[in-house]
Amino acid sequence: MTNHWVDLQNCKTILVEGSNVAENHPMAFKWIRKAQENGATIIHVDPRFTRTSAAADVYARIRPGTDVAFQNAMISHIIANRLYDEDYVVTHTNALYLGDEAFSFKDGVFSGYDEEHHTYDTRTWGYQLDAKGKPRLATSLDDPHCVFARLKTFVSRYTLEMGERITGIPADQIKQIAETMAKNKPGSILYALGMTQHTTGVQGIRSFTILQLLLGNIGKPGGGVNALRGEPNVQGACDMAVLYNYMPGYLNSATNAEPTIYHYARKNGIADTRYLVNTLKAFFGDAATAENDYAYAWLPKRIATKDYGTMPMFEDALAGKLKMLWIVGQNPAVTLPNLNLTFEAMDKLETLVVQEIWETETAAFWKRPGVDPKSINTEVILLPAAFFMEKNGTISNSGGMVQWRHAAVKPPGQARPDGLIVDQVFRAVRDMVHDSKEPRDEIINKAFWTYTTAEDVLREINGYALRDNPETGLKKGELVRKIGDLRADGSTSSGCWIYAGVFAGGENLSKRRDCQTDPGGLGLYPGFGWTWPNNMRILYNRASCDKDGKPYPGSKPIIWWDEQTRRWTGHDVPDVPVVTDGPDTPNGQRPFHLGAEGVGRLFAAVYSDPDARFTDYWRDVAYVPKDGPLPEMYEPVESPVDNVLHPGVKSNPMLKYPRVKSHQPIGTVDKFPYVLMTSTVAEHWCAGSTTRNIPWLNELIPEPVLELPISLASKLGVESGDWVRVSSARGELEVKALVTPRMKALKIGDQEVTVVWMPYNWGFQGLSTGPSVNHLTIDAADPGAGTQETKACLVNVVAAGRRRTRRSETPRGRT
Ligand SMILES: Nc1nc2c(c(=O)[nH]1)N[C@H]1C(S)=C(S)[C@@H](COP(=O)(O)OP(=O)(O)OC[C@H]3O[C@@H](n4cnc5c(=O)[nH]c(N)nc54)[C@H](O)[C@@H]3O)O[C@H]1N2
Ligand SMILES: Nc1nc2c(c(=O)[nH]1)N[C@H]1C(S)=C(S)[C@@H](COP(=O)(O)OP(=O)(O)OC[C@H]3O[C@@H](n4cnc5c(=O)[nH]c(N)nc54)[C@H](O)[C@@H]3O)O[C@H]1N2
Ligand SMILES: [Mo]
Repeated sequence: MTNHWVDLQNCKTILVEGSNVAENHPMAFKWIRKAQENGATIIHVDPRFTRTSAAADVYARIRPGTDVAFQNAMISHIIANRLYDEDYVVTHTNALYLGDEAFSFKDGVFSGYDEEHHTYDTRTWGYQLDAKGKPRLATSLDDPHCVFARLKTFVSRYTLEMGERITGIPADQIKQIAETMAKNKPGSILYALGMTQHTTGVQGIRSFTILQLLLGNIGKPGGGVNALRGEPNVQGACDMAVLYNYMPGYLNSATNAEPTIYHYARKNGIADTRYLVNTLKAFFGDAATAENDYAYAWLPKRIATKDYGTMPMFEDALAGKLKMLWIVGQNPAVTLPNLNLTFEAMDKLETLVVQEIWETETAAFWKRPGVDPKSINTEVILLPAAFFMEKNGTISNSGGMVQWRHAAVKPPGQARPDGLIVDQVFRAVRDMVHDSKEPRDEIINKAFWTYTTAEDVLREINGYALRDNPETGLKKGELVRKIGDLRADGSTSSGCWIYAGVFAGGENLSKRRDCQTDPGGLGLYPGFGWTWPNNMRILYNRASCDKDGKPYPGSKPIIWWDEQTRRWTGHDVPDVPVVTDGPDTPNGQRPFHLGAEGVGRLFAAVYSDPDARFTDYWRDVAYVPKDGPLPEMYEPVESPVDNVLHPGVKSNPMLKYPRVKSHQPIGTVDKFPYVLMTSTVAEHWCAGSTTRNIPWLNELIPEPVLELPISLASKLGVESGDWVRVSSARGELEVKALVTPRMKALKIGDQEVTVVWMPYNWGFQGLSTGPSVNHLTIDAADPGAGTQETKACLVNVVAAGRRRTRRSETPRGRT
């Protein structure tokens, strides 16, 4: 989230796209209701009419996986009709930057495409640079080479009619939604899995960003692009490097292409390297010195070109390349797509450790229905973990707010908090290797690892001054108070730079619960918990002001430049590198200082700032999406229709799929004519290990169903409660039908596209068992984020018998 939950009350428009917020984030939904009571328009774009749609003022039914086309059609309409905020666009985006003239987009691919390897040479994706290496600027938005003109040309293919042709949303309705957003500002966009679980996931969010920048909606109360995060602490887990390609605080993890810290800095920039040095000091303490590159050599280096995501990990297991897997708080035997591959991969492991609350399908994979346990040689170790109310620690919410949770009860039996289990394993391993002279064991032997409580870990994450520093006023041993306290010379440490300040002054600020103090009446509550970075509640809030630092009219003032005191001030922590650097200085101009240009990017250019120094406060290297600097619409891997924009390039050209030919068949529309969409239900939680063991939740939703529209039901001759057989290229299962008007066929060109739906919450363990839909789903993934395409694959549905008691609880094998 750029903004935060309570801020939603400040919106005048809320576009909910690819999220069922009413059912999946019900506590947060009250702020949307509050905005609505204040007169805001709520728009819901979704293939299925859910409880969120029922609460919305406008509902648009979209074909799964086509959101980029819908958004680009809105962007095109907004540009063509000059509905954008011109001052904001010129001041706060790269609209006027001149793009490299060698750049092109043709027949579905950008310049530099290598068809054989599915990669891009991105050299033409940059700017025209001056002698100093800085981007050259156009004088007007009409200059045909400026980024704005390039965007305009790019989206001009997406007329309102083209939007309808691809998405199924009537052209008039696309126009109405675009104009509502342009007229009722500030407005926010909320998204979740309906956007991300596609092979165009990253580009879908890129087009949200472009739309919001054009409307001047970023940095303001009631604005923003807001991801509604899923698992209770998924935000905190990502902040702390749960993803393989990141170190804590989203610093790229080291690869074999950066053997030394010098190479790391060249690739990732000087700013990120400064924070990496702080993390290395936290990891290794006194053993990390300037002379030994802060022990950079001890970090494992991943192979730059290899994907270490969850699905490739199971593919490695399938190929016999992975001997042991330690799974903590995840149930892939239900939640990964293409489960037949997943199970077969698990069968090949020598050892599987599952750290869990329950004996899940993952822990019990060796005794799954239809399999002889004797045929599986994997040793399975189940470590009992403490549940959330049995341990201390923090949870970070979608708005980046870190909140301490206190243990309420003791864990039962031998169950222990996860942190303690990891600590015990670490110490045991260190005892085993403490005499080792192997370089690979340095990371263990030299680790600075002294924790006894969860709060010790949070102090380490916050960081310390390791020497007296007159500049920051910090004495050796004092906890750092803000990101600006962190030094590049090894004189400070911080386990995760974005959390520097959570323990400022020695007080655990995540424990604060002041819900009275609300400066400006904006819902900021700065004394409640602590938000990264620097307790800022609305990111990029510098962009809420014009170039002179005065709040733009139309939204509630949040920060501003005070001429009297010569400081940035206001209700929130100002998002500027240095609060005393005025709007006439580079620091005071850059609302997006985490990008190399310091402005919002309508075109995601390749660029690094030649002026970067260790003392700068902005990132010097830009992030560039792998699949292009502008968001293009590609069809899902399994789609019933052709790509009308470029029939030769149907799906994302950066996709490498199938990755394992023998196990990843692609279904076609002649055999599998319907689109299957999957998601969760309000009454169960993800794989259902907890909720399917709670009898009253099972009473509410006792078993999985296939939801289908009335048109398909009458064609197949089925009614609610009848059995249907659902099959894809990967598997087959039987469930009861649920016939509702929530699903409707869409008219796409001269084709009728029927979408059906299934929840993914079932497996063979627990009190309520049922077939896992992931036997059917496809394991293609977004090239940038690695997210599975579980919101769109092709299936066939046939009637399988009249209403009667349950026939099969478990899926059959591969078709
Ligand atoms: N009660 C409950 N709450 C939960 C969870 C739970 O299991 N139970 N899970 C948590 C987790 S881990 C997560 S990640 C979140 C998920 O929260 P959501 O993202 O809200 O979850 P979904 O219901 O999977 O998907 C959201 C919506 O996207 C729609 N959709 C599917 N495909 C498309 C598409 O191509 N375009 C558009 N515009 N919409 C599409 C679906 O119909 C659905 O209504 O919820 C969290 N909250
Ligand atoms: N088809 C399809 N598949 C999907 C999705 C979809 O929409 N459609 N959604 C995807 C999404 S968004 C998600 S997030 C995944 C979820 O996928 P998973 O993470 O595999 O699902 P969960 O059921 O949330 O698994 C969490 C496990 O952690 C255990 N647990 C809970 N608390 C603790 C704890 O404190 N310590 C330990 N050690 N264990 C604990 C629970 O018992 C549970 O078994 O599923 C994905 N799969
Ligand atoms: Mo999730």
